[in-house]
Amino acid sequence: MLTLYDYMDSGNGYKVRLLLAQTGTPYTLVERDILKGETRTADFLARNPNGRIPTLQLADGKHLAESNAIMWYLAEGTPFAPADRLARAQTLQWMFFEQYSHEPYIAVARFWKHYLPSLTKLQEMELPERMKKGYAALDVMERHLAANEWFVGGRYGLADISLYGYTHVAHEGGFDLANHPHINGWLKRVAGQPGHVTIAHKS
Ligand SMILES: N[C@@H](CCC(=O)N[C@@H](CS)C(=O)NCC(=O)O)C(=O)O
Repeated sequence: MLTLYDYMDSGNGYKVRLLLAQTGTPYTLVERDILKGETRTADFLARNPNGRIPTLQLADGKHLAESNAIMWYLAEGTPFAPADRLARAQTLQWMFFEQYSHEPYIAVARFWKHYLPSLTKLQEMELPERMKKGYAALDVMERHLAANEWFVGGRYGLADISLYGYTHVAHEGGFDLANHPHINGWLKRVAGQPGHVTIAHKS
């Protein structure tokens, strides 16, 4: 049995939970409150030295960290991971984009605005730049979705799940998607996929 260490409000964790639900994979959920430092205990650091959720424990006791790596592990051999060489590389392309150009701005702005009681001076100073770069990532997605129904290979898959994680809660970080109609259409298509669960859903 798989065990997922997670925090329910996390978009990174949600990506993994959504894929677990859609592949019908049974697992045990163990919640760790990141706001109380529960991923920084000696016990947790022995599981993931980087002290972050999501962290997946495999049946043999090994651990795997990083949401997108966990998703690849879970999706191998399912329709969510393409078999075609180029489509696999394009899926990685979008998942690297998600972690480098999207998540650091959209997820961090959301965390600061939605979860912290107040911002430090440094956070106040950094926020406009985070918002600007978050919108730049949304613009890249909007342009791709203007010409494509899905991110890779004409079908719903890992790249869509990865990008959905924080895009669908971007408004909690103060991002207004009113000028991104193609993203809005894609958000609806993702939410309409079989087996879809919301970020708050616990299986
Ligand atoms: N690149 C990692 C990011 C994981 C991450 O930032 N997790 C956050 C919650 S979304 C966390 O565990 N923070 C707690 C901490 O840093 O103490 C991934 O994709 O899984």
